[in-house]
Amino acid sequence: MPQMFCMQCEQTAGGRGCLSAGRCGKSAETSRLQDGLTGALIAAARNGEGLEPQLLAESLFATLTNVNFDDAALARLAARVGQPPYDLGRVHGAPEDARGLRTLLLAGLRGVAAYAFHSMALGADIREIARFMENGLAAVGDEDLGLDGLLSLALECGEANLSALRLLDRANTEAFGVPGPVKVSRVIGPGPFVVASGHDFLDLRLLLEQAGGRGVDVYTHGELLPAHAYPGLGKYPALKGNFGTAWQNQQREFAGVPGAFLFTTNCLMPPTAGHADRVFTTGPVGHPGIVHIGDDKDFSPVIGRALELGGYGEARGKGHFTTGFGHQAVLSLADTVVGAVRSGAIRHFFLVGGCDGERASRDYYAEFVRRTPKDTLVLTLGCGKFRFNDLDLGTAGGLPRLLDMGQCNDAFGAIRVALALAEALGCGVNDLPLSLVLSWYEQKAVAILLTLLHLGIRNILLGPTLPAFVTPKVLDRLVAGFGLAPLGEPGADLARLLGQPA
Ligand code: SF4
Ligand code: SF3
Repeated sequence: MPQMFCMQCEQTAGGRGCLSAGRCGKSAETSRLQDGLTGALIAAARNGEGLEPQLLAESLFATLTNVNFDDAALARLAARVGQPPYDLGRVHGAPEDARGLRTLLLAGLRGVAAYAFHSMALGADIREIARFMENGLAAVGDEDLGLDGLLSLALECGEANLSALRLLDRANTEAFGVPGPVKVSRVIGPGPFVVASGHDFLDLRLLLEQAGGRGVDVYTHGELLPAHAYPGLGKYPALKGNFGTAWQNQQREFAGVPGAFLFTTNCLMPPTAGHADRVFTTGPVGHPGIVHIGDDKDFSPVIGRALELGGYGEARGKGHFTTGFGHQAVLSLADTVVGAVRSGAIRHFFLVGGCDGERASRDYYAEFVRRTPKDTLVLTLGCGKFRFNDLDLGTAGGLPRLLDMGQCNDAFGAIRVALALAEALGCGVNDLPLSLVLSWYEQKAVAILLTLLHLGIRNILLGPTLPAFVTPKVLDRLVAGFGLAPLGEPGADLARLLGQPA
């Protein structure tokens, strides 16, 4: 008997499912508690109990990959939901296609919950999205629902995710201003510092307010890099630069560093002996043995630890990243972009975006970007960009060839840019000289993929591997309906997307 079953992320064991412990570090017991929490939410949704939106979003978010490994926290959330759980074993044990589609829908719902959670923290009203999440959860537990019904609900989940992304985009700009292009230093200066990771801008702002007064510098990590582009965050003198690269390198990059680390959301890996004594969590994230900062957001333990560790004696690192090409920045250049397309100075756009991860085949994305011709632009977002955002690709049509649009949720901005370009050029989105080359790892990327499919966007390339829950039959449907395709070889894929012989 397997001790657990989980197939929700890209690194699932053997490309089929984690059975005894998660490749992510999740134990069988934590998996059981996450299933119990999910089952309780499904039961509440099926009973029409009317779950509180905050509890629903926080609970689903806690079960997303690399978020919460803390059994006590998961048990507390389940107790708050207060329902005898629906047995998730009934999903795991369902016939292959039904299991796959129910897992797909659940993964999409977890992604929606994460984005809804962030916008809710900034004061957005997520009640309508919460209603969809309840309907979706009820469907995950509906054993009579056929494949067609499940597939169409998955696309509706993409629609709900579009609403969640729109809400978050608005909440971010209302709270922190309109992001603009910015160069972010990768130098770590002398003196005590905190590295903030995850996606939560509000937590970062609260940290900046508290750290600045105590002479502690703050560096962003991973998906917080785009924070520097927002005037309401960039204005803090304590915000110095960016540390490290993507999430999967954290155990190596954090070990022995004389600074404190704060995880506001995913992707948290189990901290090792080399740095566990300086890691903190807040919000939906948790890990046993790691100090969790509660809802009062009093970050003094984090700041105190940074002061104890003292930082480096002299500056370390070099270089910079450029970020902040959100939809507003790109659309403010719309005339230049459209002119460059019409004149042929820009031949094609690529959106190379999504998650990073450990698999060596993810080198594909850097290789793909490196090979893109000089008269093409590369838009990127999500943490997958750390594979190539140190490349200098030069300019095309007077624009930088590599444009970092922000976090994974800024897929909303990419959609806006694509729609605006299509309108300006008098064509449909699928007729644009635009190709989407996406990388997935966790469930937010699944939600974004469902959003793109809901919008009818065709011919997306998806990698580095296809989800284990996409069965051959479901893949056939996605290929026939949307032209979704797995990655091939970078040069051949590029030639095909540009309509050239390989
Ligand atoms: Fe395995 Fe991914 Fe599930 Fe972790 S989240 S247990 S790695 S499938
Ligand atoms: Fe990355 Fe975890 Fe998905 Fe927000 S931080 S994109 S993997």
